[in-house]
Amino acid sequence: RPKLSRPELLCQLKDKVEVATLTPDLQPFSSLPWAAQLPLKPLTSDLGPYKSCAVVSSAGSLRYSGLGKEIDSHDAVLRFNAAPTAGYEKDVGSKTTIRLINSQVMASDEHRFLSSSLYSSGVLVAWDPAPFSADLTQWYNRTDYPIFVQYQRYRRLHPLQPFYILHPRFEWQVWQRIQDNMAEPIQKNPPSSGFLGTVLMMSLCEVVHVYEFLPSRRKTELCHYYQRFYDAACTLGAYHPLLYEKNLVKRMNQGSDRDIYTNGRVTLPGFSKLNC
Ligand code: NCC
Repeated sequence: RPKLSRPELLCQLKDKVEVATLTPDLQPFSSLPWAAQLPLKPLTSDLGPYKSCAVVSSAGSLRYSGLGKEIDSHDAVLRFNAAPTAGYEKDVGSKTTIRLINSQVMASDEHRFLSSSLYSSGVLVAWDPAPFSADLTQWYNRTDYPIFVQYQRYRRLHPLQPFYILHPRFEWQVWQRIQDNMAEPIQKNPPSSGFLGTVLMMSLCEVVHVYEFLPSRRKTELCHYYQRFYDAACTLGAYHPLLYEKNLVKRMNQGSDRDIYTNGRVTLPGFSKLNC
C-alpha cells in the first residue's frame, strides 16, 4: 500500500472522522431519566469556529519551555486531564477553553474530580475507552470506568458548565486512521487523549498548534510537567498507540522540523481550511 502524502492524510482524516458527542436523543440514553443532563446539541455546533488554537500536551518537556505567552495568544486552548496551569503559567500559559478528560480521571479518588477547582473552568469533554464496536448500549452496560455515574454527579454540582461526552465512534474512527496508515498491526486500544484532542481541535479551528506532542530538544523522561514522576512510556506509549499517533502527526505537520526541535510545536490546518 502506497504511503499517503500530507494532503491525502489530512483529507482522509477530515472525510472519515466525525467529532460526535452524546445527545439526549440517542439510544439507550433517550429512555433514561438523566439524559436531559446531556447537552442538547453536539459540541461542534455549540463551539467555535476559532481562528487559532493551541493543544497543550502534558509532557514533561514543557517544563522550562517559556511557551506560556505564546500558548495564551491563541483564541482557544485545549488541555488534558489533571494538567494544571497555576504555578506553571510561564511554561504552559493560563487560558483553558476546553479540558479533555479520560474517564479514569473522573472516577479515581486521587483526582477529586467532583470537588477540585481544576475542572470548573472552561468546557469539559470526557471520553471512556469503549468496546471496538462503538455500540452505545454495549458500552453503557460495561464502561471502563463509571463515566456516567460521575457525569451525573458533576452535572448536579455544576449545572451551568458545558460538559460533553465523546461518542465512542469517534475514538475508533481516529484509531482506524492510525491503523490504515501503518504497515504493522497496532494494539486495539483507543488513541491517547492527546491525539483525540488534536483531531477535535482540527474540527473547530482554522489552524492548530500542538505543543510538545512531538518532543522538542527538551525531551525528557519526566512524564508530566506538573509531577515528579519519570517514565519514558509517557512519551512513547504503552496502552495507547502513542508512537504511531506521533508518527502520523509528524507526517501531517505543516510546520518546520526546526519548530519541533526548538519549540516542540506542530502546525496543523483546521478541516475547514482544507480543499479536499
Ligand atoms: O498523561 P496524560 O494522558 O494525562 O497526558 C495527556 C496527553 O499528553 C500527551 N503526552 C503526555 C505526556 C508525555 N510525556 N508525552 C505526551 O505526548 C499524550 O498525548 C497524552 O494523551 C490520556 O491519554 O488520557 C493519558 O492519561 C493518563 C492518566 O489517566 C491521566 O493523566 C490522569 O492521571 C494515563 N496514565 C495512566 O493511566 C497511568 C496516560 O497513559 C494517558
